[in-house]
Amino acid sequence: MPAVVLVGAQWGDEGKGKATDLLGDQVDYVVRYQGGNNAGHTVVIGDQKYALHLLPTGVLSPNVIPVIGNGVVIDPGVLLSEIDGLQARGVSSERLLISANAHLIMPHHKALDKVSERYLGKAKIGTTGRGIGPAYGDKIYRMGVRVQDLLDPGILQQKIEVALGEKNQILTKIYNRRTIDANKVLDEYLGYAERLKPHIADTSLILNRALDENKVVLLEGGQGNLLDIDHGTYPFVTSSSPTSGGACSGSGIPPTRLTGVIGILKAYTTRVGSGPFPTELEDEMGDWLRTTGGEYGVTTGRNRRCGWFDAVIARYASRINGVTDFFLTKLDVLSGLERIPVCVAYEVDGVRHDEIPMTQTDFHHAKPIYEEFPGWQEDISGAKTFEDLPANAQAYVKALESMSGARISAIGVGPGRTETLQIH
Ligand code: 2SA
Ligand code: GDP
Ligand code: MG
Repeated sequence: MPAVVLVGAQWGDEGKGKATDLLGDQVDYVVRYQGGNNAGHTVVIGDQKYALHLLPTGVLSPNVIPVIGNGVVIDPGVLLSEIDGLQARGVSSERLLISANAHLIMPHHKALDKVSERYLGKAKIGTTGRGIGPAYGDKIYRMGVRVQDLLDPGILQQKIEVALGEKNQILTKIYNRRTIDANKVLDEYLGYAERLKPHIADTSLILNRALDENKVVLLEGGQGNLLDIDHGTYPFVTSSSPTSGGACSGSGIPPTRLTGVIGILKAYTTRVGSGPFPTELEDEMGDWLRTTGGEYGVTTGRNRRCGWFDAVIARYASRINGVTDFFLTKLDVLSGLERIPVCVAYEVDGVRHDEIPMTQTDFHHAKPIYEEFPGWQEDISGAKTFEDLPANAQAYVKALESMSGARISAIGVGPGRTETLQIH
């Protein structure tokens, strides 16, 4: 039976948390496959609001086994506080499985993330400052510390000492920061090991066996298509692969076992951090979208940059991820507008581009070509079926579908679990 991937089709924050939660009753495992506690997924259940960072959204559904896959970078202190925070609200994480091959975010990663952003000045990426880039950097550089190292104190000590041997030189000599004490870090991480041990597992083996038994596995992306290290707006990206290909390498589930890819697509566009954003509205309209849509970072509280829907990036997401179905979220936010512009193509130095330009230089210069659609004034948050939507809202959805490269199967009309319309 299915292994379905749920990917962000824009720059993240499309509503993946809500979408995963909605499928909660129908799935057996929810797997995070990339990113770390840079992610912020909001789930609203009745009058309760949860903001999840490292824990897979499945933790909120009692019959789901939440899994942190090998592609994730874990800050163990943050993970434990998230577990304790949920426990205090009556949500147990006892079922949580953590891949032995996932990497750990170490204190030097957080220190380096912050100082390197300061060093970049105006050219900064606008990271979340959680140590994500340096942790993935060390993974690729083969100097990373993995979850399984928590089970072998001798190896853990050796790895911490080797890493800090180099990183302390960088921190003190280049960035004029204090050294980090290897013994203190070792003690801190051995403390985490005690609590995390029962959760550490060979998650790829467990997930593949579960698929052999026809169980349903949902793979949950942490960020979005255009923040992908390979396919995103490099260097203004995160340091991992939120795209569907990353779901395989980040979980140990092979591509031949994937049965569907759901792209989460917001009815307008947002981005946090630096980098190109052709439809960005740096005016009152952008402020209106931010306020009406509640577009503030779930992890850092930063203002999200807001703009109109961009069909070029939606088509790109379809292509890169092999999207089988889109879930269009936050349609309700657009209620009350007279007209709604949609970017259908770009113009770069007088040339029309129907697809994402090949170079980032061209993408930085891309000017949106807009088509306008009539808006609707009705509050649509109570709609239960597609037919309940005003004619103009239906036409807007159909137009986005025709431009985005895959069918739209569900529509979000509010943040709550029940505020969703299924079309197909
Ligand atoms: P990092 O910290 O190295 O991953 O930052 C690199 C870029 O990736 C962006 N990024 C994100 N963009 C949107 N949402 C994210 N999660 C939080 C949220 C963001 C927040 O759900 O609101 O609270 O600020 C997320 N995580 C990483 C980041 O902005 C950089 O552009
Ligand atoms: P994620 O990172 O993709 O999980 O998304 P975030 O949680 O960072 O941001 C999405 C925000 O939109 C959250 O506050 C959700 O509660 C909210 N949301 C999701 N779907 C809808 C919807 O259809 N309508 C409205 N109004 N809000 C939604
Ligand atoms: Mg988010």
